[in-house]
Amino acid sequence: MGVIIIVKIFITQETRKKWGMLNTIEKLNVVAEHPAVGAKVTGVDLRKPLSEKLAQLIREIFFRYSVLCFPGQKINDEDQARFAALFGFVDRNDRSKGDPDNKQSKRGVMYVSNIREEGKLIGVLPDGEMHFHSDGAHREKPYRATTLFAIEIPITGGETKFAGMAAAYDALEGGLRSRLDKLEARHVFNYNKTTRGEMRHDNDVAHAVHPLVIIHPNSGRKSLYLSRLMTSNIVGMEHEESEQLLNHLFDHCEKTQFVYEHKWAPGDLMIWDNRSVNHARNDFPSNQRRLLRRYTVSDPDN
Ligand SMILES: O=C(O)CCC(=O)C(=O)O
Ligand SMILES: [Fe+2]
Repeated sequence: MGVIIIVKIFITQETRKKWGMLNTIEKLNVVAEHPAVGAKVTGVDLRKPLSEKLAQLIREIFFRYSVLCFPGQKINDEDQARFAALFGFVDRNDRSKGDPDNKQSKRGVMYVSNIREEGKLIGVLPDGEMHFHSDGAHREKPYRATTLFAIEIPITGGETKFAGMAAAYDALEGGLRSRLDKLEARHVFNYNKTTRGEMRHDNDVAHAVHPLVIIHPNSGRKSLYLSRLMTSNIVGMEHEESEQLLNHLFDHCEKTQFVYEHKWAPGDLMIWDNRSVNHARNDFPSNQRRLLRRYTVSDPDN
């Protein structure tokens, strides 16, 4: 997208010895993908543990761009969990109940897939379009970040879109911004529902209330915290007024000026910040296989 930022790390002989096998990392290339959000990072092999210095640099790049893609990675499950843990807590507790074939035996991991084996889905969020949302908004403590690693990708469709919610907030008119600063909204989630129309908004589904504008703890930037899929209503507001304001804001933050659309290739590892971006998925043909491995990152005290 025109902006090219090259971050070079020069490694002394001394450090090279200390880092041992990390001697291939001499240059990280960071290329912005969109003015609002997203960057591509090359020059790092995530099969290997990173030095604390490099990890810190990657975190800084992440806080600046909110969405990073590391293309061409050949990582396994463990590598992805280790990468995710650079950003917070990754739940590695066992939930397989002793089933050795359970690929999703660790709590933090899930497969996003439409593949069926013996008629049974091997993952979650299988088919079609998904409306914009932020992972875990229905929880008291939402997920900090989500990582997705592409294993099989359809030829057409299935792109994931990322909306920069800080840029969307900044672009609002000042009066509206200060009004929103004081509001709270309720967010809901019920399993495998992918559009606002399907989502149940009653009290029996998992839900949580959060401020409508949140401040990122690392960048200090304010972001809109609301989404078409998950935000049911603004607290204390009449239904009609709440729907009107929410729909106005959904339309606003989904404008192309705030949205980076990622066309996946196998080997792409993406991480996004759920505190400053929403994501959504384009429709794709149901007869084409799609398989991605997903680790979420939580606050350490979760
Ligand atoms: O399938 C996708 O592209 C996104 C799925 C999703 O929303 C997620 O993994 O949180
Ligand atoms: Fe999601």
